[in-house]
Amino acid sequence: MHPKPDLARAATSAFDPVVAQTALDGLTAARKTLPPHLLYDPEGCRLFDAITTLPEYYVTRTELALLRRVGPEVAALIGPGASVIEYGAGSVTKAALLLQALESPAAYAPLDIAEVAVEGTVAAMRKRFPAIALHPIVGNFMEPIALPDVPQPLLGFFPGSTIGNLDRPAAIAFLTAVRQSLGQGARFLVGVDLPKDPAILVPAYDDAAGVTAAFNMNLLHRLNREAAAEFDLAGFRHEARWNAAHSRIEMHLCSRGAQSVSVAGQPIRFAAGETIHTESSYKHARGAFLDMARAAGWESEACWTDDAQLFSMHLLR
Ligand code: AVJ
Repeated sequence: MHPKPDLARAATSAFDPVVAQTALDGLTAARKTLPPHLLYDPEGCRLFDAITTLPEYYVTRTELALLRRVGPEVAALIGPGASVIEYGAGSVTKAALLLQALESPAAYAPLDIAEVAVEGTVAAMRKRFPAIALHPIVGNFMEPIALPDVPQPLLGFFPGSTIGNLDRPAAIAFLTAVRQSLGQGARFLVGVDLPKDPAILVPAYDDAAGVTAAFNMNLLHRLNREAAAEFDLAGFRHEARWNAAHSRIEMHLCSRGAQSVSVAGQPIRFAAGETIHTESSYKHARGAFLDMARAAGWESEACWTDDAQLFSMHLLR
């Protein structure tokens, strides 16, 4: 249905037909939306790294402190000789903290859709943990995946509240796929951000220095390059909203006025104030998270939070 990409343009820019089609699908829907994975091009990854050290973004430092605190308890529950399978390979620091806490871990297998990410993680770990067997896995963690033959017990690891990007059906599907691939007797350690005062939440996703705004707006830069789009960035602004009914922060790109923007040769019309919903970040209370985990066949083994109850670590079995 969509026009063919302009090949002359494709040759001189980083046109990517998959990105273009994904963008058109989202921008021609009744409510304009783009999948959050599009935020993470190289510049988006750099900006996300900058977000993790912002004063308003409590998520990363709170989870790191919590992991340091509960590491020995996790280690005692798991026992010696475990193999850690990390879903997504974006956090060498957190995985290193976990491996350090465990008693003589046998193997570490980071799973990511991006080969560069798993290779980078494995290279960093090889230096720090020469005695641990390393198994990079390239694959989509939303699908049941064949794991390498590593020693038991198995411990899945999913930090960062990445699960917050998934709505309830997708989160249950993910938790089910992980349970299938890890098998009976495995555990799953999941970092989950908690609901809290919007006065804390909103600035965490709309910081004073404008880094999160740049992270969100970078998506339009990316579409200009990769989807042959013609977004004028001055025509949009970043917005973070707390959606209490769905217990989620939403990031939007808000059109400052009525305008039409060409995307891969197709005009996309915006009303003044109309938005593109670019990311949801669900905040799950303990009970709400465990309800999804149980629907996926898991049971709760332990749950820890920091003293201010900002963030939680769930150990499932
Ligand atoms: C990587 C999905 C956990 O939701 O907090 C941070 C992404 N977006 N600031 C989050 C994000 C804007 C982050 N996750």
